[in-house]
Amino acid sequence: MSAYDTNNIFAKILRGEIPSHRVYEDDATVAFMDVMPQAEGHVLVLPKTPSRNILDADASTLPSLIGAVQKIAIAAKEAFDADGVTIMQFNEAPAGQSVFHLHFHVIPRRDGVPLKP
Ligand code: IU
Repeated sequence: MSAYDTNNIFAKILRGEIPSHRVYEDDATVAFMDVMPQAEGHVLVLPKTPSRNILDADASTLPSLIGAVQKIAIAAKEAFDADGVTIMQFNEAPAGQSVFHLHFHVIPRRDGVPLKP
């Protein structure tokens, strides 16, 4: 697996070099709106610590990260009056990862509305 690239786009967003629509932040975690949402309210949740994906993540960072994912899923479901929430996370390009800083997708879902491709 390749090394973490400190110039990946999410690293730049975390450093404030590229703007984002932040919806949540705590000591360890940041969440912002996905620029190409697969459904209304699509949020990305990232640890502040650098890891490429879950395969190289420090296990000690994961409990707070998944705790933030749960908080954001509950808040997004309420905010977007959704019927459910899809949570997705990809590891390496063959698995669908395109930005190589660990992140979870939190996507509010409405009855009968498929995800956009
Ligand atoms: P993936 O899990 O690595 O495949 O998802 C990357 C996501 O990052 C994808 O949903 C993009 O729409 C999103 N994204 C973004 O929000 N802002 C950006 O500048 C870029 C990608 I590049």
